[in-house]
Formats: sequence, structure tokens, C-alpha cells
Amino acid sequence: MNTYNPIEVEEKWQMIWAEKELYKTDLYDESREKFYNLVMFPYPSGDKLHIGHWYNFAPSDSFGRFMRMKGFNVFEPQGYDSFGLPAENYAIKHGVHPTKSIAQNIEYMRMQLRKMGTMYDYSHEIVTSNPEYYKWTQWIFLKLYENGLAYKKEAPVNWCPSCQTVLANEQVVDGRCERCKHEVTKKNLSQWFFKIRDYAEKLLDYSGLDWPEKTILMQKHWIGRSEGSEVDFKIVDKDGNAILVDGKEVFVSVFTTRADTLFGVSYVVLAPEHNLTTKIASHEHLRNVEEYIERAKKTSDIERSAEGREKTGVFTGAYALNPINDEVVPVWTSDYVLMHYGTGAVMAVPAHDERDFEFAKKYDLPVRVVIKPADFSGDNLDEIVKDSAFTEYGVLCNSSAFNDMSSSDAKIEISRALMKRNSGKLVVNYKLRDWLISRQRYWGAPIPVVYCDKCGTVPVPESDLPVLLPEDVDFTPKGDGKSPLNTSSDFVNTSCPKCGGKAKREVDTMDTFVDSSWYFLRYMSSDLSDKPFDKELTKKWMPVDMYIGGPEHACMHLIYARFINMALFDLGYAPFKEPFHRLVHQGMITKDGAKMSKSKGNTVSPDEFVSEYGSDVFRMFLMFMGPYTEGGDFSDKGITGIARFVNRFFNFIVGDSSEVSDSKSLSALHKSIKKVSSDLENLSFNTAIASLMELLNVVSKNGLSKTDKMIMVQLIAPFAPHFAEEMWESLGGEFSVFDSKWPDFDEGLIVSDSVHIAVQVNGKLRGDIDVDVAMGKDEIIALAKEHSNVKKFLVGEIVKEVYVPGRLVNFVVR
Ligand code: ANZ
Ligand code: ZN
Ligand code: ZN
Repeated sequence: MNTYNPIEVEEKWQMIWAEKELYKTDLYDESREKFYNLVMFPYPSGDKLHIGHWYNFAPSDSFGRFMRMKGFNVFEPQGYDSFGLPAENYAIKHGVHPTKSIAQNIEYMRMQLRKMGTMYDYSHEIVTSNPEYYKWTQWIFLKLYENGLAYKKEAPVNWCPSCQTVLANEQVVDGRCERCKHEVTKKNLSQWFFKIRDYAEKLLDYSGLDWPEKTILMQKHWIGRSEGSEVDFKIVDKDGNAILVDGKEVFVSVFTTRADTLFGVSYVVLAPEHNLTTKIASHEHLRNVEEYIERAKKTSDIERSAEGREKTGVFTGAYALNPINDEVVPVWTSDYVLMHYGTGAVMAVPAHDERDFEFAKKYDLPVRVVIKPADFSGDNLDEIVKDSAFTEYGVLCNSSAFNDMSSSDAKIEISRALMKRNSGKLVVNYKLRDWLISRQRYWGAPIPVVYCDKCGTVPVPESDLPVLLPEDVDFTPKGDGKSPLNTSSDFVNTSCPKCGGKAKREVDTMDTFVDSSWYFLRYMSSDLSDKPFDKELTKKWMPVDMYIGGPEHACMHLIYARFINMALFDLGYAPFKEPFHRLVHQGMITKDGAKMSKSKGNTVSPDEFVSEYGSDVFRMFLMFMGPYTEGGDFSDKGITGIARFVNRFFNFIVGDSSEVSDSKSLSALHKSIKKVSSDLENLSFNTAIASLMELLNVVSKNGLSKTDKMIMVQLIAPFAPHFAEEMWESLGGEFSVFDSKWPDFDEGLIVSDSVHIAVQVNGKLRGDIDVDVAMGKDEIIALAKEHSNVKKFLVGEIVKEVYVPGRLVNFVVR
């Protein structure tokens, strides 16, 4: 009995692979088709590589190895997303400078990755917090700025009082900070934005992408395209006379998706923050209005739009003129209208909108039915809105010339009528807001801009990049909401690139999502110092052919990366519009059915398992746990099962003395080649491994020639790379198994798996069954007994059971 020693073997091959530079990709190779195999690079915060990373990286590597053996020139790079809050918070907590803690953590993760035995081409490693990298992140900022895609404006932002930082909308979950769970408040700050909204329509085009349907749906929902109309209401007094603001007539524009309900408007609502709210408020209502605005400031958008929340609001004292029928309706302000959507104002139709209905009931405003169900035959229209609004499409009523028109026609016709009067138009709205990229934090790429008294905002010239992040800065948050860089006078005080006069640097740094929105373009050119990426190389290697990473990135990273890539494409820098051709999200690994988390104390450290069983067994175990995109539950028992399988496999390959492959073995082998190949294409690792297990069962009974054993080793190679390399060597294979060609199967050798078995009782034929060739005697006899006709004759005691393999079963009863 030979025992396989994974620890020794894995070290041996890791050294040989490194020495021979087996995984260094010739990026200029024209003889093979390229395959860019990418994973979402890790944050080197304090966490080291955990199970989630393993589950992302190792199966992805198995896929990459398979593609390599299939003859592709596979490029598999890896790097570190090292700027950002996790690293900064870790550094604050442990009192070490991020540069230092990051370097330590990266060192540790590199060691972990080496032990994983992936085929990363480390000569193209990138670290986003290195100046050689962030110089080009800053360059991208400049390109966007030059082309009007980056701008600064005063904006209320999500503020986490605990992290002392601004958060993107995506980082606010249920009104709380995604990182520390503290309640998020609003703060007005001057901020930098990227105009991702200009790309909303382009981002909605997924043609040609092989992406999970669900991710596409989530992005579409996030982008939130909505077709509707804008309708202009003139602001008037109770009698319909115009109210003048700064001597001029004013109009409130509302966004509606239901122009068909225009005759049912009973009031207009402005968001508290709307610039007209205080301007049009009448003298006697102004105080009330101002108080209400103050209160609204303390509430988050998420709370404000929560369903079922008690509606509040105040009357402004002003009125609005409905442009379709000149009706005068009151203007209110309420926080259920959000400032950042549409126009920040709505026409309220209580009969047909749930929120307006609740509001109207509470404040005793009229509810007028203007849409009825197509099959409504009653006389009393109020029945339609007895308990709630009627929000569906229907047929118009109470709408003068538009009566009896369908909702969908009326939406267009009413908008047309408004257009003729110059008081409305058809518009498209998006929920997607511009991307707020400035952070009042230390650990990020400085925004390359200076402020000069004379010249205003001046971008740092490309030749002065990178704007280095100074190291001697106290990076603990000061609580004033200002970036820690503000305390470094050496950094802040500079000269204006335009006039040479005194100027101050921007002290905000960029959101880490900017760093990770272009790293895939950099890998090929990681050594270039005069360009972000080489045009020819990028053209050859982009788009990424396979991108694997967590589903939690469906909306942030994966939208930002598409946007930056598209913008660079439009500006002539990137070669393709879309960066990621095929996208797969790995599932989640649970422990005893629960999500692993530090706070629950149910995390599993991969390192322990790797040092006990080796990386190959550990990764195979992870892949065997369940369908890759669904994940599975972690148990120690499963891993010993895989370890036993590996040992049996090893014993068969190096210990079995048979020299020929019998037909059963050949059939099983070719069936397995077929199955493993198609399963690997589909990332169906668990079923591929199962088929290797079946194969081992058959061949260990029936023998296999040495050449066919080599095929078996090739089949397991993507899953257990060190293990396979070792067996390949002992069979006399030429280094490396990963340079060998993936085996083809011969359909002709695959014989049907089932055999026909006759079932007799006392020598008389009573039925027949089809059984799997791999089935043993006991199973077959059990199946035979279950046969309905056979059962009838099995009366009395069975004294003898005869099984003639592959032919028949005979029961002797008395
Ligand atoms: C009148 C109306 C009548 C509406 C009716 C609906 C039903 P989506 O589909 O999400 O785009 N709305 C517009 N801007 C808003 C804002 N800033 N804050 C809160 N609500 C706003 O929703 C569009 C609808 O949401 C609009 O159509 C408007 O209400 C409301 F029977 O206008 B509707
Ligand atoms: Zn926080
Ligand atoms: Zn100047």
C-alpha cells in the first residue's frame, strides 16, 4: 500500500513550477488562441485568505488549467485591491501604518496563494496602492475630467458618524453603514462625481454577454429606467393668479409615469429640499414649512420611501395650475417625495397612487377617480377606491375629451396635448445617480486637482502624476469630516500648474471602486511606466473571457467597471466596449447551514486544512460540495472522504500492475472523458469529480493500460494539480501534465451502461430488469425482487438466490 504524501509532493511541485516558470504566459504568443481567466482580486485587509477566497480562486484555477490543456494560451493574473476602508480601519485598530500592514498582509496572502498552487502569472501582479498603479487611476480621473465626465458639486451625502466618512448609496444598507452598521445621516459636502448617469442607456445593453440572468436583472433594476412625462404646473395663488418669484412667473415640473391620470390630480407635492419650496411658501405657512424641512433632513431616503410609513407633510400656502384643465390645486411639501429622483416634485393622484391615497386620507384632500377597470359597469365610481387606490391601467373617465381612452393610449395622447401647449414632454428617467467618488479618508489615491485663487480648479498635468500619497500623516479620523490629508501642510500647499502662484491640493481621495474598475486592463501591462496599458496587448487580450467572483458585486463593482471601460472605449483608449465576456458567481459556503462570520465564530480557516490534507484535497473537497454557483455546507467528514479517494486513486495509478484495458474500463474511461470535459465547460465541478470516482471504481476492478492511466491522470489534473503532476511523472510523462493535450473521447468505445437481466423464479422466466453495469450483486437481486410480476411468484421462503453476472437472476422458493 502506497500512501500519498500531499505536503511533500505539493511543495516539490510548487518549487519546480516556479523554477521552470511554467505559468509565465507569453502574452505575445500568436500560435494559440488567448484565454483571459480572471478572478475578482482580494482586499488585503486583516482577514488573510478565507474560505470565500478559496472557493472563488481554486475552482477558477481548475477551469483555467482545463482551458490550458485544451490548447488555449491562458493568462491567469492575480493582484491586490489594497486601498480602501478595510485596510485603513485595520491599520487604525492595530495602530500600524497602512503601508506597513498592507505589505505584511500581502506577504501572507502571497504565501497562501503559493500553497494553493494556482497557475497565476505572478510576473504581472498588481497592487492598487502602489504609486505605479494609482498614477494611472489618477490618469483615468484626468481623462474623465477633461471630457466632462467628472465634476464637483455641493451635495447632501450619506455620512457615517462612526467611520467618519461619506458612503456611496450602495454602501448604505437599510439606512445603516454597510461596514459598521451605524445609522447613516446626511451631510452637505462639496464632492467629486463621475457621470455614470450619462451611460445609463449604454449600460442597459447586455447583448453579446454571457452573464447570469439574475445579475443582469439586478443591474437593470439598479439603473431603473422609467419612461414617463414631465408636466409643468404654474405656481399661482388661490384665485389662479401667478405668484412671482424674483419678479418672474414660476413653474413646477413634475415627473409622472401616469400622464393618463392628469385629470385626477388633487394636489402637487414638492420634496422638502426642492429649491422652490421656501420661495413659494406663503407668509403664514413659511415657518411651518421651514420646520418641516429641518426635520426631513434627518431622515434617510430609504426611510422616506419605506412602504407603509406614516405620511407627513405641510401645506405651503401656494397653489398650482393644472395645465390640462386649468384647475387650481394646493401645493404641499412632504418627505415621501425624494429630491434626487425625477424632478423632485410630483402631481398627486390619490385615486390611483397608493402613497397619494394615504396622504389624501390623512389630510382630507379630494380623491377623484379618473381611471376605471375596463369591465367596470357600476354607476358609483367611488366604489373603485373604497379602501385603496386603483393603480392598474384601465379606461379614462372624468377626463373630458380623453374619456373612454385606454390608459396606455392616453399617456401618449395627453402628453401630446401638453406638448402642443408647451407645458409638458415625454421623458426617460433613471434611478441610477452619478457616482460619488470622493472620500474624506486617507488610504486612497489622491484626487489629482489643485485649487488656485486665480485660476480656480486646475487638474494636475499628466506629467506631474502620480500625486503621491504622503506617508507621514495622522490618518485617524478627526471628526470634522475633513480628509486626514488636510492636516499635512506639505501636501496641501503647492503651486498652481497654470500660473505658478500659490495653490492648495484637493485633500479627498478616490473611492476604492475606482481602483478596481480598470485593473483588468492593467494586468497585461503591469510593468509599463509610461502608459496605463499597452494598446496592442490590451486589444489582443481584452475582453476578459471568464470572470469569476461573488454575487455581492453584481451592482457596484460590475457596473462601475463596465462604465469606466465603456468611457475609456468612447475616448479611444480601451479596445472593447464591454470588459467581461462571460461572468460566473460562485455560491456561498455555509457552516452547519449558517453563513460563516467572525461574529458567529463559525469561520473555517483554510490554512489548517491545507496543512493537514494538502491543497489538492482541500480544493477538490470544496468543488465536490455542491453545484459551484450554489455553494454548499462545510463539514469535516466530507474532506476525509476526498482524502481517501485521492489515496485510492494514487494507489491505483502507481500500484496497479495490469497492462491492458478491458472493454469495461475503456468504456468507463471514455465516458468519463466526455463527462469531465463537458462538466468543466459548464463549471460543474461536483459532477465531474463524481464521474472520476465512478471511473476509479470500474478500472480498479477491470484494469487499465499505462497509456490509459495517463489519460486518467490528465482528467484529474485540473482538480488536483500537484497530485496529477506527481503521478504523471511516475508514469514517465514528459513535464508538465499541464502542457499535455486534453484527451479526446471515442464515442465508439462507450458502450451502453445498462445490461439486460432476466429474472426467473424456480427456473421459469417471470420478468426482466435493466441495471447499471457498475451495480453489484446485492443491488441487482434487491431490484429483481421489486419487479411487480416477479413479486407475485415470490411466495413462501426463498431458499436460494442465483446470480449469473450480466445474464440472469434465479430465485428458488419453497
Ligand atoms: C402621478 C401618478 C399617478 C403616479 C398614479 C403614479 C401613479 P417610477 O416607476 O419609479 O419611475 N414620483 C416621481 N418622482 C418622484 C420622487 N422624486 N419621489 C417620489 N415619487 C416620485 O415611479 C414614477 C412615479 O413615482 C411617478 O408617477 C410619481 O407618481 C412618483 F396614478 O405621478 B406618479
Ligand atoms: Zn460606518
Ligand atoms: Zn493659478
